[in-house]
Amino acid sequence: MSLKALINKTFGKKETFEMAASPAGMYCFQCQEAAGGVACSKAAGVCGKTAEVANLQDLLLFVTKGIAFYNQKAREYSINNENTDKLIFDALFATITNANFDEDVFMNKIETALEIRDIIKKELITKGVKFNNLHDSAKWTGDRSTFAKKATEVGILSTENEDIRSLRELITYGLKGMAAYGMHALHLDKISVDVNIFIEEALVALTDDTLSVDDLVALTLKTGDFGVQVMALLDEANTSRFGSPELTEVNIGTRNNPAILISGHDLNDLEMLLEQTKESGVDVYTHSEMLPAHYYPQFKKYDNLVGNYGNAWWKQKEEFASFNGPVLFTTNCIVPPKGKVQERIFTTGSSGFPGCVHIDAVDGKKDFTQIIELAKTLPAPTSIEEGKIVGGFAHAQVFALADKVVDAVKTGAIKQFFVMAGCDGRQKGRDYYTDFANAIPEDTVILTAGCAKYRYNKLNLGDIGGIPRVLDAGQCNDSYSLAVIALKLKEIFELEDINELPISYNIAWYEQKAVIVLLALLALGVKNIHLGPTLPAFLSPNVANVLINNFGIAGIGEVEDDIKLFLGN
Ligand code: FSO
Ligand code: SF4
Repeated sequence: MSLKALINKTFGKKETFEMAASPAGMYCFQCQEAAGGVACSKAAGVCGKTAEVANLQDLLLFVTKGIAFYNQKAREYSINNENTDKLIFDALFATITNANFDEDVFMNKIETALEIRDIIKKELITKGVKFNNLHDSAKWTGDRSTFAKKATEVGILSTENEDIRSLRELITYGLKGMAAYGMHALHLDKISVDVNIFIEEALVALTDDTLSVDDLVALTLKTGDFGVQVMALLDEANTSRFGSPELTEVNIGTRNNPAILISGHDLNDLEMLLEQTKESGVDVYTHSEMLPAHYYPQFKKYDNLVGNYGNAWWKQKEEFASFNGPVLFTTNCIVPPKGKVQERIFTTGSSGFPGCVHIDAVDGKKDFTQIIELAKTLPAPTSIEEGKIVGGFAHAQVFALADKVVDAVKTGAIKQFFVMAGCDGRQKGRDYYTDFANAIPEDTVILTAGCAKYRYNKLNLGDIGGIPRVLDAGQCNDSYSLAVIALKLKEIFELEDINELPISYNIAWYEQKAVIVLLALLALGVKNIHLGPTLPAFLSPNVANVLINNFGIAGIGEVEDDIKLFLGN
């Protein structure tokens, strides 16, 4: 399918990009599942988020912009409220798709945010700072009884111009992804003040009605620059604490002990859980995006970290049923659980679901006793598959194999690499990625990261001279490793431009962490990225055109056609 046809297909079917939320509804178009390719605008989203929660998320982001405004000023006066950065990260992170579905939690977060905002403001006023022409987010005050009403006034549609709205949301989603990665780094005691300052600056800019489309395009690119920084920070946090990922075979079978399944991305939570379970007779299995934990040397010392159970996030309903034991969510993606299984689901950090027990940190430590004791009363997991999968090809491991890889490229044994990082999802069209992996020529290699890998990491695609044809770097944030590898190859082959490498980018997206990964790749100069299975609903036709004209962003079509296109045939 030609690009033009694809844009028409994506945008043509929309009655209008200006479609309004239903009066009792919501308006959310932040993820790939936005209803009808436009927006979720009824009583609940496709993901299961209720309109009440969606609107409270909008209000939380609105109040967070007010905090960012005062915190910027506070920095000038060296007023340091160390909880503020964390609060901003958490507000952005908790509003990511499938992270937190709990109305009460959002009520509490808004109340706390308003309190903190007003504390900083008061302190600044005592220093003699005067505030004129404040944006509503910096001065609005309400209580629980007024939250719902205010929430409906501050959402996405409160920006009238569709291009400004589109860019504001694109930046917001990039910031959400940055905050998620920044939060994981923070849990491992790594902080970048520059990143925190940028997030504040960008949040404040999102309230500035004088900014033009060009200004916001520039801010979008700057968001990508800081996306690279935050991913580098998280890489440093993970590798300095847990060692560098290395080639690892991960067991996908089960053994006969009671067990806990841990999902999400937070390796600090995993470490705490393993420390608390190591002598308890309770096994631990990873699910979905937690799989890459097995690649880190530090986690190999735990005999009770048995393997990975199941697949990507969206298969959790069946897989949690057969797992039998408790499940701990450290982050998204949660599929709203129904019935008795809820009693086995626990959340922590920014994730949450009403009716599921949430475990908070006290002085940085989390007590998982309740989960461990529950596990002991439940049957061992039911086996759903046997065997092993291979991964651990983050930058250090690939650099260790560099001679082999470079030789394979020079001799023509490897003709092309396909970066297929990103997310998996339940949409039927995502079979495309399995078909694509099966159909690409045998002298090509897939570089992957994120839960997108589950579409092809159990296929038997073989190897090229000992180099597996699917090289998994890790979680979605480890897309950073893929960029580092590309930059290293550029240096080895003495190329001027990263786009001269035999690497094609066929990225699958679902939620907002994929947005920051995309913006980071653009910031690194990567061009002609294909994004699927559908282009984001939040891109207005004009903004989509900017991405297409300046960066060659494209969608996906039929597998055979796309392979021909990628291979230049
Ligand atoms: Fe997947 Fe979900 Fe990691 Fe996302 S589990 S979809 S991009 O949260 O963050 O890749
Ligand atoms: Fe719809 Fe996605 Fe928003 Fe959920 S997060 S309400 S599925 S657009």
